[in-house]
Amino acid sequence: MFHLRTCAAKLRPLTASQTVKTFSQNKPAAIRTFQQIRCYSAPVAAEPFLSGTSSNYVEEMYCAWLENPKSVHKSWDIFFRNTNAGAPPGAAYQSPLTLSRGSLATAARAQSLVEAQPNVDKLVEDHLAVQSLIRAYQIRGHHVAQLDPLGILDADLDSSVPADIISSTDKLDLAVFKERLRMLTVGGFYGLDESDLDKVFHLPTTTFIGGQESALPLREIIRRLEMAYCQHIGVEFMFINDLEQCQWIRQKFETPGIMQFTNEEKRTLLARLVRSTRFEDFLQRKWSSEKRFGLEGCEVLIPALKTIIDKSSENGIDYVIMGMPHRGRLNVLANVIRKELEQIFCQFDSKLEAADEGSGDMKYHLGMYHRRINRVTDRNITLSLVANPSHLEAADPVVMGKTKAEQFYCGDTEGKKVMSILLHGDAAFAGQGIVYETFHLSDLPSYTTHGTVHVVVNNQIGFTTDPRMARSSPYPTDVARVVNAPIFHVNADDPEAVMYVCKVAAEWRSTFHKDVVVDLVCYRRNGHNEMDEPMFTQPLMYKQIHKQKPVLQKYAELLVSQGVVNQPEYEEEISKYDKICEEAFTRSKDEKILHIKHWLDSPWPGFFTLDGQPRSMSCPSTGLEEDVLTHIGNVASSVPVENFTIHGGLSRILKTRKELVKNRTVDWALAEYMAFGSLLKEGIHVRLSGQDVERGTFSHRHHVLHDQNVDKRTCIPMNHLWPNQAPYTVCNSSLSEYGVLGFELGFAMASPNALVLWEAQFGDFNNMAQCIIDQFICPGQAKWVRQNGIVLLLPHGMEGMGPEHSSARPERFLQMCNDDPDVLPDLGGANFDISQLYDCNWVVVNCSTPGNFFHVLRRQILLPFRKPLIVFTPKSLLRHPEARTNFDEMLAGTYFQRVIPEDGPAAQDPSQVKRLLFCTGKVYYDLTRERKARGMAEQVAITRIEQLSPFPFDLLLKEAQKYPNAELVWCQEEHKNQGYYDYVKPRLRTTIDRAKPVWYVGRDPAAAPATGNKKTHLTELQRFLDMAFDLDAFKKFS
Ligand SMILES: Cc1ncc(C[n+]2csc(CCOP(=O)(O)OP(=O)(O)O)c2C)c(N)n1
Repeated sequence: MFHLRTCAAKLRPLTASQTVKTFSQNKPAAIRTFQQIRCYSAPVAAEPFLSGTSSNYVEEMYCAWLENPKSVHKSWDIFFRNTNAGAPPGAAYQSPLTLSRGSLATAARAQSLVEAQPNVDKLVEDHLAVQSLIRAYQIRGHHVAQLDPLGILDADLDSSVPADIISSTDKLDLAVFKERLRMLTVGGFYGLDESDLDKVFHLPTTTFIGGQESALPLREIIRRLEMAYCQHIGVEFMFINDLEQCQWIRQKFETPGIMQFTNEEKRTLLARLVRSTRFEDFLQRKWSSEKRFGLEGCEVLIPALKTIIDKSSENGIDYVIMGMPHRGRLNVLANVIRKELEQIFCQFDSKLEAADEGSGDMKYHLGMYHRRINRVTDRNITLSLVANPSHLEAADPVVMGKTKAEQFYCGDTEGKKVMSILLHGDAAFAGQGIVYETFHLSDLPSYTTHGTVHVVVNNQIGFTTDPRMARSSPYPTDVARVVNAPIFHVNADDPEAVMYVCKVAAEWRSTFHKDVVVDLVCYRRNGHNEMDEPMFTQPLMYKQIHKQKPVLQKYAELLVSQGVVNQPEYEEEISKYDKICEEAFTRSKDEKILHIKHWLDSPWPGFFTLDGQPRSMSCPSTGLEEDVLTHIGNVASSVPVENFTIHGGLSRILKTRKELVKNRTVDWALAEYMAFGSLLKEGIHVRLSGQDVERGTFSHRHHVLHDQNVDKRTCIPMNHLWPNQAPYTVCNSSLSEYGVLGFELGFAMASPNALVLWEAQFGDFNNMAQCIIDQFICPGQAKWVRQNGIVLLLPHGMEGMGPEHSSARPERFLQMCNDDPDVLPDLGGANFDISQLYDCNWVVVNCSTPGNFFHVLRRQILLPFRKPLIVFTPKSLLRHPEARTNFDEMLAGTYFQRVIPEDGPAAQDPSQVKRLLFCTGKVYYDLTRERKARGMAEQVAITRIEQLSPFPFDLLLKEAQKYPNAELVWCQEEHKNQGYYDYVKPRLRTTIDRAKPVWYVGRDPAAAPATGNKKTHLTELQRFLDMAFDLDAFKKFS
């Protein structure tokens, strides 16, 4: 049921000027039209208090009064009664009662006016009824819109008609319509009756159905509401809590005659439908047994996208980044992005050899980048379709991140030049949580792309699953409501309605810079793919589909009947496009080789040579001049703005930093500062994103200072380093891994000249973003020949914090490395380390010193190519007094150390060494402490593997050869089935040509990454340390 309070409160305030035109003082007060009700809005001059903001106040009070006359002051009660009773301007107001004689007389006059109007209550009720009715259509009209082209399904999964709108499901049936009206009126919901249909009601300002009219008969009001909300477009927007935005939408859909197209526009639309339809037909004719995930049933997608792009281009957009699933992808590549047809067709040739290294990918996953002239607007436009895996919706945040980066690099702070369009399937849009995560990035300052246009190819089926089984929400698009995005559902068999909503969607985006959804309610003419039999599972639906005329045919017939085109013109359009396809097909046979690099979605102009090779195969020193280190250190330990009060605890931290700088040393935080700061100096943008990264989960970073006295006043010292430095972005993200990592990956895609880092709160949370890691980061280059230099910072380490928060799961990252454990590479080649990096799919490091962390971050940018970098970062080492690096190890001429060899007494007399312990990361400090305690510095050498992958075969061979009499032991703090052991052991064995065993020291195999019991943790630690220094431990096995 409708609550009166809701209705009244939502009524748009009326202004005096809006109603004065229709106000007639001569009309007898008793006539029941709503014009009388509006009489309270007398000319401002006559009621001087009805001006400016006060009129809003009065109007609100009026609404309250309509609901309950006692809710306002008596004087207002009288005023409203008098105006409704027809009091002329200036006469309605009666000052509050006083004890004076005159005022008593005035009160008596007012009272008499009220009494002269016995039907006021009825008038008020009717007024409210019509307003409620209008509002009901605005809120719920979409539920009865005719959205399904097949006419058999309910797009909202509900066949009932909302109780408060007149519309019947079959609006053409007058009898049903009348019956419904009767049910709702005569003694029913609205208290109106059939005789009211011809009465004229004044329209509130919350509707535009009147056009130039401010009053309409009820019958016409209902007809216009039906036209606006219950035809082929269902507008869902009344949940938006911004009045201006609601008004904007109402105006776009309610204004009579607003949906008009010129003949030229109709012909363009037809031509686009011809291309879309005939492209699929062509593929079907040539490769009838190939999967292509055709668009049949939603051919209108192509003109829809082109309309969004045209309109956006008209509004100033010159770069559109798109993401989409399989359905219709080839068609979009051909007819929206304008990929050469022969390049698409040759992808169907199974005999063509691949020219590029790597796996390549299926044709319906590849990306594309194309710059061309938009013929409609005559402006340049760049279109990019981001390559994606099969994993539906996974590309959403990637597209957003790339869009953000492109906006950032061209200084487009409001999204006026660069925008994104995301396409979705109905089942995936409703079912995949990443959609929700991505929506939640849409309005965050460091993540917003200022509005994405979402287009759902809602074919009302997901593979074989019916919508009823695929979602609990009425529409597949309901997820968009969380960000107040308007949702335009549209029957895809009405091409003009589709074009209209697409136009409005593009205008919405350029007006409000917020997300918007176009839900193309369509059908799928074939099975899930062309090989699939849909009748197994959807027999009735497919019987109907087989009877359904293709949309092109229907629209062509309509235009022919309207005289917009004639039959020969239409047929000529078809044969023109068929000829284009045939010619391209002939050319495609000349293609000898498949070049995946022609399908690059993000070219990096100038970064590679013209044939796509790195400009060198070397990496300069990653060290810095001392004055640069000192300068960054000084800024990192100060507050570079005036009158800024920081927290006392932070002052102490900065003081400690200052001391470190004075002593020419860095801890972890300072090393990171120096890496970032120096890259900024060199013009490299640095972006660090993730949960709580600004301060750092472990409170070590403090890249954003907060004024303790001024709310929200912050300072980022890193942006105060040099006058012409690149900007530093550090941003706390939403509590999402999948979405945010995808976003940062997309950001890193846009340019090689940025260090983009994502930090997990704890390393184990990376598995929430597993899809981005497995599908994009690990194999991205192999599948799509595009490089990416994203950095993952994953806090890792067994510190007695329980099964969670301990392991970043190094074993998983290492298992996915592409280097061969059993083949020793040619160690003699020049720049072995660099070529190894060039060949790998990603780099995995676990640094034991801040200095090495500093170097590896800088190396990431100084390398002549880009690879993802996975860094297992420390927790306790952040503050470990021994985990410090002297400036000397960071000066010009120094490098990242892939291996840190033993440099203590054992290295002085290697032949005496009984055991060579290899390890990585923090366990090194446990081992050295234990060795010292046992006085075994001469007998046991400890070598740290800092770069796990690609495996430093060359350096480790040297180490192994250096200690000829030593047993080789791999030591890790992780459980045996986890950590690095399975990766390191075969490679170490290959390094030494399997001449010796490689023994294991560490925790036993386990299901969980760590114990939840602190004592057990310490016992386990001591047990494996004992074993590490028990020189007899493996004797029995030898
Ligand atoms: C994350 C994910 N889960 C499952 C699949 C397998 N799959 C491929 S298409 C599809 C149905 C998708 O339905 P919908 O989103 O409605 O798109 P449509 O194919 O109907 O266009 C499924 C389940 C997938 N590709 N990705």
